[in-house]
Amino acid sequence: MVVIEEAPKVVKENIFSLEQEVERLYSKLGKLGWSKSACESIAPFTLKINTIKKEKGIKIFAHSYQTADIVFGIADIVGDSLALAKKATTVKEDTILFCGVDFMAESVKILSPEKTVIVPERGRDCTLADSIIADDVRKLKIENPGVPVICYVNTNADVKAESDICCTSANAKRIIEKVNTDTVIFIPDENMGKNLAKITGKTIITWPGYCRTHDAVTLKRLNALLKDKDVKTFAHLECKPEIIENVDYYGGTSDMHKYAEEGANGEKVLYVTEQGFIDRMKVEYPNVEFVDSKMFCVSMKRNDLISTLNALENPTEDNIIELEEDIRKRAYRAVNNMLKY
Ligand code: CIZ
Repeated sequence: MVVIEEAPKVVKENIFSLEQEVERLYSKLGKLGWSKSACESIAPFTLKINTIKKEKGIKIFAHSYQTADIVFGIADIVGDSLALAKKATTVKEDTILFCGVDFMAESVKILSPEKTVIVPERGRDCTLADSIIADDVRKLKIENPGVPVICYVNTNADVKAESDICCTSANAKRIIEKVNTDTVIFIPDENMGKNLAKITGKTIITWPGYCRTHDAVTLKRLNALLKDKDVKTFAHLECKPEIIENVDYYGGTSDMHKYAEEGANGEKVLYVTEQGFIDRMKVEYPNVEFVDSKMFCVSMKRNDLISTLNALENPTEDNIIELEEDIRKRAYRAVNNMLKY
């Protein structure tokens, strides 16, 4: 599978009335089984958010794992973490409200320090990001002198600051292949590190971190999701190696997006990743048949329309991403190195 980068989806909506807003929401969310009355119940909120964001000149960015009311109701830009961080450097607005998890919003701040970055809820309990601290990286470097540290983007800024280069699921393979050593340190996703060692043939020193949403998938659970044999399986690299070895395709969500965009070869497909991404694909590619993964990331799902509205109207200190300048500058080097690949 060729690793490609996702072009972030830029949403253009003009909103005039509550009735039109209900119709707009229903045209998207109806594809996910939402009723007209469910759309009526959220329309006052999406309308208010969309009005305030325009008045205040704020762009709303949403990761693809967010709920469909956020993705289709209020987001201006939707994508994976790489696409969103890159896009943030090009938008003219100086405030970005980021619906995702903290470390993704941090990546935006790292690359665009002049911008105010607001998050509706703090996502402080990601098993991946929480598995490693800056001291751990310093120890790894002492134990493995001269070995480059490649850091998955799902990490806090202080960990990025200790790393040589960041990567996302969209470019991890390409970066590991291009780094001119046979051995690399890959933190913190152990499953992804092991999978990439097999894919690239390089020696990868891993760290015992995992994404609880992807790591929870076992072969037994995968088989239970596959009700018939005509379903193609496409797993995220954060899944266990036993899953990657037993699916038709693997990669990041940008690879999955490309596959859906190209019609998924006319086949029914199970994306083994967070359900929010599958919901997004169902709306954007109604001609492709997607099987639900029923995999939910609680950290990602913490944001909702109410917390977004509150953060937009009256952001508190807790809603604003701040980074120590020394950490930001060192993390910038690692994130910027990634953008060169
Ligand atoms: O990098 C991202 O945005 C994540 C968490 C997953 C993916 O594959 O897009």
